Amino acid sequence: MSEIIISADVVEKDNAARNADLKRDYDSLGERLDRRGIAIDTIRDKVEKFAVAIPSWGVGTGGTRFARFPGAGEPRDIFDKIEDCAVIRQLTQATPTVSLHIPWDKADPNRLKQAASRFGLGFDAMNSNTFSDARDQTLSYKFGSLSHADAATRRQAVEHNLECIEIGKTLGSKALTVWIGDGSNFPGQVNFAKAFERYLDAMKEIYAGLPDDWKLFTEHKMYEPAFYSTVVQDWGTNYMIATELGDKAFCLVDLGHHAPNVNIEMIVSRLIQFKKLGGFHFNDSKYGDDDLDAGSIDPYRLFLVFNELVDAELAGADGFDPAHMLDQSHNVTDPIESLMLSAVEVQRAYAQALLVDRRALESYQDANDALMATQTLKAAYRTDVEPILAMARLNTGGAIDPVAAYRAAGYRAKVAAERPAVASGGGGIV
Ligand SMILES: [Mn+2]
Repeated sequence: MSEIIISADVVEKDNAARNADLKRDYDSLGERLDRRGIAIDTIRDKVEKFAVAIPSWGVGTGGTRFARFPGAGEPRDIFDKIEDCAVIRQLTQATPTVSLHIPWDKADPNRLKQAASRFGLGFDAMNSNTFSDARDQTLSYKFGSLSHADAATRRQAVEHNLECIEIGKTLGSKALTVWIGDGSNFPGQVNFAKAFERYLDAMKEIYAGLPDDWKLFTEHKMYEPAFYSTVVQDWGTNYMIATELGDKAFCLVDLGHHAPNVNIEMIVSRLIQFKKLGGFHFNDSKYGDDDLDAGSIDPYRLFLVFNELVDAELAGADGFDPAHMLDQSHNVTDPIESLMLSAVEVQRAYAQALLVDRRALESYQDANDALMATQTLKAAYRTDVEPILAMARLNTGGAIDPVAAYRAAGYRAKVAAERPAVASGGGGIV
């Protein structure tokens, strides 16, 4: 039996106050879905099995390049982070795993494993970091890492990634995610082809160190920190990388890493079609890589992404098993609250996408009935699936209203007293 952090009495009391209303709402929605030929319990069962990983770096307070304003009770180390992740898991029952970032989360792997298993948590993809310099590092990544002009710097970056795999093996992780900040700020600063060639050669060495049952995720991002050119800048380049490397290499789609107005759901469809969709970093944005809470700006786009995923799931697409991870930075909210609600938003998009009448949609598409086709998607999206999500949480031991239960438990005030404030100052996008 796993340990819990939030008192079971607090959760039960909050759930008891909401239970009767939830039951009524669930039955009412069930009746309406039944009229559409949908069994509500089937959708709830699928939601109960849906999981999304918490990024260890997400439970701390983020920042911008101008400043970072620390929050109360911020985790001091990876062991505090694991406890915060356990709270998110307990109340949402949607986040059974944590995704680690090395060297930020570096600690004795056996101790890490022990700390997580106390709360029934597992480990998702490992993340390497060659976009900043670690304290004891010999060579700097100021001018790049895996694509650096200097062979010794590239070697150091390769070794770091191989170390991440080694740590992950002890933890039970099955994937390595590689995102690099390599690129250039000025025209002429780097030779595009040579830099990409160096990157590919370095990635081939990392790929060679991957266990047979692991996946390698490469994450593209169109700009930042390099503003003129970026080595892995878009999904096309990412697809080339995954194709060059081999069957264990897949593309990771971070929703914030595209140009404005890009049709991300179509990218998702293409990657599914050619068996190279590795998974997601869910978040939302108004302008660029804002790292806002999933579904906070454009929930319809999140739904449209899930529409593609559910389409592939129902079609039984060969080898289709994308990883779901959040990747967010919380500057003005309590990170635990943001991550709980983001996990729920991702589940919501999944549940809504399960409601799409796919047979009707296909017939409207075949008949070129654009209006009814798009209304078919809207009918699913407009359905308030909250009772399904809440019932899934209640059934699996979570909270009907995770934020209310979390606030009632007073967890933030408790850890604020135990964990001294981290110093302010300096920029700090995470
Ligand atoms: Mn990301």
